[in-house]
Amino acid sequence: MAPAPAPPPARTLITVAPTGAESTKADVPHLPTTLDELVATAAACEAAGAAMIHVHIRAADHRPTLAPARLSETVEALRQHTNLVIQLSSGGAVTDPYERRLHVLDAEPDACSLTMGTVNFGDGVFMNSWPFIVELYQLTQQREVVPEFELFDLGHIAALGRLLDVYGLPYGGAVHADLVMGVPGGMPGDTATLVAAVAALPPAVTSWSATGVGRTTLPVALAALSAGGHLRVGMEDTLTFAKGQPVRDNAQLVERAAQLGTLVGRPPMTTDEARALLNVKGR
Ligand code: KMH
Ligand code: ZN
Repeated sequence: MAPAPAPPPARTLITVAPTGAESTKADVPHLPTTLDELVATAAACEAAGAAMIHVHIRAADHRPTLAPARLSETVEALRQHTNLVIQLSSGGAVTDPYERRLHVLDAEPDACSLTMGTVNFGDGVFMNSWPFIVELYQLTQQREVVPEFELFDLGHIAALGRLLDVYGLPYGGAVHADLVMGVPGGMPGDTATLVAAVAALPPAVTSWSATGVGRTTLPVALAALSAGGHLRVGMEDTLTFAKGQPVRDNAQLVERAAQLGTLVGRPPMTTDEARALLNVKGR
């Protein structure tokens, strides 16, 4: 007899991804690109129900950067003004070299993203070779930073199984994965794909969330909730709230995620509950 499926979590972890590396300030003036804007967004999203923030930073000219001093300053400011779990993007922009992406950990975040394979990314290619994945993973273990495994495609899920088999569990022992669906070049953002992806997750995975890019945001959120998953939302992933209606701000997307979670009986998790779920280091 097949084992009984695990019960869904009692509460929903909401991660906000407020900025990303792809939209320009000129195209999206309300995208939080300065440190003040990012901190204000983070605080508003925490008040609306977010417990973790996935952070991409921008330079003074609003372009994506991985400048070490700016990353450290950002982590410090977010720690000072919020209790959110701080997850720095190690993915950066498709143009960022591996070396700079590894140095993201120098800023001592609670967590970092770790993408489990290369994927076509619109017109670009988001490079994540196996040696780079292993190097970054071992660095997270040494620096005691909790990775969130980003899965853009079904093959990335198999790679996650291989990574855990060969290199063991992450720092803290919890394994959190995030399905990033609907990227042009990655897996589609629909229910059938989400169900297949969840079924393929390695048994060591202790929690998972999903996000759907662009118009797949709502279908993926609803499918994730119905399958017992957590949610990532934010202006990194979608700039449209509803057909013909641009997103007001990140808090609007978090508020909707919190409402959906509450509707299915799994209201938003607190930041302390998220710290316990992910077993991040007390910093
Ligand atoms: N900006 C994408 C190329 C991550 O943050 O780790 C990569 C990305 C994934 O957003
Ligand atoms: Zn990202």
